[in-house]
Amino acid sequence: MRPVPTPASATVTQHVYPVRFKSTDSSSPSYQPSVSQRDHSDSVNFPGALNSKFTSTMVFQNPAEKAAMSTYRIMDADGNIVDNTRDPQNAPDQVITTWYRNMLTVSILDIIMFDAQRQGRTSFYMVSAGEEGIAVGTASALEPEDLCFLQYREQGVCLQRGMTVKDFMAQLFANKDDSGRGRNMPVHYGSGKHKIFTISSPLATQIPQASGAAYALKMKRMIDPNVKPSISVCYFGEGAASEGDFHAALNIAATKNCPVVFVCRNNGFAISTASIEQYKGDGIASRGLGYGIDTIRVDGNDIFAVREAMIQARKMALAGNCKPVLIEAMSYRVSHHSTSDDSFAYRAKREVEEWKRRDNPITRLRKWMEKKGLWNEDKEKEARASIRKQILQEFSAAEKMKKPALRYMFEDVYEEMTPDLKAQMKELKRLIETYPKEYDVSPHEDGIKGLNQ
Ligand SMILES: Cc1ncc(C[n+]2csc(CCOP(=O)(O)OP(=O)(O)O)c2C)c(N)n1
Ligand SMILES: [Mg+2]
Repeated sequence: MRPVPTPASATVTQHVYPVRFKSTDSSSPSYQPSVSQRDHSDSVNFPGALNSKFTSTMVFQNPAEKAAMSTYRIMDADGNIVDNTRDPQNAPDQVITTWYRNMLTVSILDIIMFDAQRQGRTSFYMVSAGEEGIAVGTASALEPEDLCFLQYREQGVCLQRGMTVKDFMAQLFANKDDSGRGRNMPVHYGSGKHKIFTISSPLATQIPQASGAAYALKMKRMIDPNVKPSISVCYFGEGAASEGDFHAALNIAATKNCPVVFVCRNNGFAISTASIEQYKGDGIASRGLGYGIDTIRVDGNDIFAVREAMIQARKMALAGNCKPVLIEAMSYRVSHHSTSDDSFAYRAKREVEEWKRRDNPITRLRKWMEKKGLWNEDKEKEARASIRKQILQEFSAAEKMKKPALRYMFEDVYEEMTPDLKAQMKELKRLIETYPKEYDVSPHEDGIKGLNQ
């Protein structure tokens, strides 16, 4: 059998200097580069710290004295290009218009679904107001093969990758067309077709999953060099970066050179806890450097900057032996956290209004498009009206549709249903048949027959 090549660092036994490390794969001997401390050297040089100069000046480095990491932007809040030395577009006008339409669709969908929850027509919703540029801009730089791990405020990624309003509605109303079979809370989208892993509620679980998936992608390509290079992309909020999973994921991605791009949406809040109370350091970007990861902070309201950062990050992630990259995108959360939250209980309405007035990824791109003659008031009116109409059509169709058959409650965990699951399904059927007035199963596809074995 042909031996499966593994990355040089994958099979190394962990020892400390001065042991020389040898791969356990005898067919491809590979050694860790030796790190040695020379006699009378002027610096510390061993596997715990590389080239750290000795100093006789006692200095405790104080991060507060260092300038904050800068924020990359191409376009200012008025839609003016701040760096005119190059074309920021990197895409045809028509394509830029689709990004704009996608951002607009997310924001109109948000308003309609937020109100639908208030009317009691859905149980829950989360908007991504103010963060549409991060989602659409980064996703516009990805390939269909790339794997996406989302948190929950990235509807723009789903849309940009080809999910439709109909797909959203099926999930939000948990109807029979929902690929998750109605098992998840609203907004927990997933799509195998679009390589979007299903969103899970426990924060940060997607981050180590993304590192692991990236490692698998890399191994796959080592086994078969004809496999198209692809990365995993992981989105999360700055609040999720307080979880242990975040740290484990970044460290393993860095040490194992995984082709993963981490996209942190820093929107200033983890529900009611402002970022300023969540951490003391310079945002999440400073943590990337701490883990030895190439990092950039970008203006999340500038779709061009976000996209360019992702194009470059993707290239870096795949170059040579691969590596992770961290993008921290800054964009204030102008909405409530979710339909379960009233953010004016912990922040001033005036502050939110000021952010809304001052900047927004949608109006910023619109201003740029108007200056270029690509967009005008008539086009805006037409786009808004047609998007709204389409959303409302899909809304009422999805709302009326049957719910998934009851048997899906028991399926898909195991390839074949286990005997105890079959017994539970039988018991559920007996209960519903015994108390038909208590359980109305008519909204479900196949009604009670959906529990036939
Ligand atoms: C492990 C875990 N702890 C707490 C929660 C409750 N929770 C849901 S969202 C959230 C805030 C997350 O903030 P952030 O990551 O910044 O994302 P944002 O909502 O700002 O987009 C919290 C604490 C959870 N879902 N999972
Ligand atoms: Mg946040």
